[in-house]
Amino acid sequence: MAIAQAVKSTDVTARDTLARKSTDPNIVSGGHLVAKALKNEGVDTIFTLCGGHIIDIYDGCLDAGIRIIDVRHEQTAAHAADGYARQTGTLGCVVTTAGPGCTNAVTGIATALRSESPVLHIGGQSALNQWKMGGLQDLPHVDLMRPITKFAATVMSTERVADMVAMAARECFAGAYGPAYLEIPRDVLDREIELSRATLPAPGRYRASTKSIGDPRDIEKLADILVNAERPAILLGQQVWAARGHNEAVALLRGLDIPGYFNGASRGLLPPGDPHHFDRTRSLAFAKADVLVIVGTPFDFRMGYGRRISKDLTLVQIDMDYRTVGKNREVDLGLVGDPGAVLGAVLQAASGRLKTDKRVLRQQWMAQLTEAEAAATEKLMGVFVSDQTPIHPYRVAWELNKFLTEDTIYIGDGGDVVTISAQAVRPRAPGHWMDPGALGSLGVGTGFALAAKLAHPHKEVLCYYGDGSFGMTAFDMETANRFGAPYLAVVGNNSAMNQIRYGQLSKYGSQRGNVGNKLGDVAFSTFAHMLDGYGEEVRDPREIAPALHRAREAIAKTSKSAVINIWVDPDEYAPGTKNQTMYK
Ligand SMILES: Cc1ncc(C[n+]2csc(CCOP(=O)(O)OP(=O)(O)O)c2C)c(N)n1
Ligand SMILES: [Mg+2]
Repeated sequence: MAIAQAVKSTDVTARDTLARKSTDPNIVSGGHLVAKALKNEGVDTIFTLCGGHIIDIYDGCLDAGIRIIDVRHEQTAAHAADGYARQTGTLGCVVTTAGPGCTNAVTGIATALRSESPVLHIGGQSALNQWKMGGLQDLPHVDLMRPITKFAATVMSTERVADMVAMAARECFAGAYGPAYLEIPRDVLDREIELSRATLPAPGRYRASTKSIGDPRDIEKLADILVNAERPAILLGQQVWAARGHNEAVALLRGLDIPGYFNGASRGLLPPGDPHHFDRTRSLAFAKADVLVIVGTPFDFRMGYGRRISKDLTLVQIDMDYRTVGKNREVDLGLVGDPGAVLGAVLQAASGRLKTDKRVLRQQWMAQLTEAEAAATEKLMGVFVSDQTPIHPYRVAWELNKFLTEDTIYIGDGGDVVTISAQAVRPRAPGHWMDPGALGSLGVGTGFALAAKLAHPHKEVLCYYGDGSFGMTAFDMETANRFGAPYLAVVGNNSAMNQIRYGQLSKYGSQRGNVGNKLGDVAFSTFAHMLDGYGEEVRDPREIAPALHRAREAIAKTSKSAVINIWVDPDEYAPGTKNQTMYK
C-alpha cells in the first residue's frame, strides 16, 4: 500500500528513492562499476541502443556524468564509437543489449578492427543462473566477437567488472590499436556488492604510458639512411593520426625536406598547397624514390600488397604492430614503436647532418614531383569543371573540395562517387578526413558524422554518401538532430550500387549486368524535410555550390541536419572501378 502511494506521488524525489536500489554509497552494482571504470579510462560518452540486459549501465553513467547517446540501430552506435575514438584519441565505447543488439554492432566492430580503432564494446547477456538455458536473446557472443576483436571475454563476477573494463581498455591500446568486447551477464551487472570488495583500478595506473622508440640502434640506422638519401619519400598512414604523432611526422618532413604522402585518417596532416604535401604522384614516388619509409599502414590491397613499390629502393617500414612489419613485402629496415616517438627520435638523430648538396638534390626531386602533381591535376580539370548534365560525379567532388573550410570534417561513405571524391577533396587539417578504412564498409557515414559533431560541436561536419550507402544508416540523422549534432549530408545519387554495377556490366554485358545493383530514384531531400531540416534536389551543376551554401546557412539557423541530393551520371566511373584495382 505504501509503495502504491509512493508511485502515485508526483514528488520526483519520492519516486527516485523508490526506484533506486541501495542508496548506501558503500554499496555498488555491476552497472555502476562499468561506469566508474569507463570514467577512469577517460570515456565521457557511450553510444548505445537500450535493452533490459544493460540498463544498469545507464544508471551508472548518470552518476558518473557520462553522456548517453542512444541511437536507432546498433550499427550506427558502433560506427559512432569508432568515429568518436578517431576524433578524440580516447577509447570509444558502444553498449548493446544481448543477441541482436550485439549482432547488429558486428559491422562497426569489424570496421574498427581493420581500421585499428580503439573501441570497447560492452554487451549484455542472460544471467549466469540461466547459463545455456535458452534465455531471451542468448547467443555465444564471445565466440562470435573473438575473431573481430583483440580481446573478448565474459565478466564472471561483479567484483571484477571494473577490473575487466580496465583490462579490455589495456588490450585496445596494446600495440596497434583495436576493438575489445566484454559480455556482462545480467545478474553480474545488477548485483550489488560492497564497494570495498570491487577491484577498481585507479585512473592512469593500469596502463603503461610508454611511447616506444623501439631499438635506438634502428633509430640511428634510419637517420643515416634518410640523411644520405637523394630522393626520399614518406607515406604516413592512419596510425600516425590515431596515435597523435602528426606533429613529429610533419616536423620530420620539413626538417629533412622529404615529400610526404598521406593515407586514410592521416590525410589532412598537412594542408593542400604545403610544399611537403603530395598526393597525385604516389606511383611515381614508389617507382623513382631511392628511399621510401612507410609509417603506420600495412602492405594490403590499398598498396597492391607492396608489389607497386620499386625493388631497387631502400624500403623502411615503421608500425605499432610487429605482425605488420615485413608482411607481404620484404623490407630493408623494420621498426616497431610509436610513430610520433620514432619519427621524433629520427629527426633528432639526423638533426644538423643533412648536407647542402643532398638538400639541393631533394629540392630538385620535390620540384619534379610538384610538376608532376600539377600535370596530374591539369589532366583531371576537364571533368572537375564539367558542366554536363546529368552532373559528372567529378564535378561534385570538385565543388565539395571548394566548399570545405578549415573547420570542416569530411566523411566519405559510398562506392564510386566517394572513390572519385578522394581525387578532389583535400582536408585542410589533421583529423578532418574520415573513411571506413580497409573493411570498406558502406554505412559508416551517419555514425561518423554523429560522433564527429559531438566531439567537435564547433566544427562543420559534411558527409558525402552514395545513394546506396545513405539508405543503409541514414535514419540516425534523427539521432544527430535529437542530440543537437546536425551535419550536412550530400548524396551523389546515381540510383544504383554503381561501383559494383560497373564490374558486372563489363563482365556480363548490358543485358545481364544490370542485375542486383539498380536502385529506385529517391528524392532524398524530402528525408531532411521529414526531420525538420533543409533539403534540396540538384540537377544542374551550376546549382551545386549555391545549394551547399544554402544548406550551411540553414544548419546554422535551425540546428537540423540538411540533405543535398545531387543527381549524378550513372555512366561515369572512377578509374579504380574501371580497372577493378580494389580486387587486385
Ligand atoms: C556493407 C557493404 N555492403 C556491400 C558492399 C559492396 N559495395 C561496394 S561499393 C557498393 C556500391 C555502393 O553504392 P553507392 O553507395 O550508391 O555508391 P556508388 O558506387 O553508386 O557511387 C557496394 C554495394 C560494401 N562495401 N559494404
Ligand atoms: Mg549509387
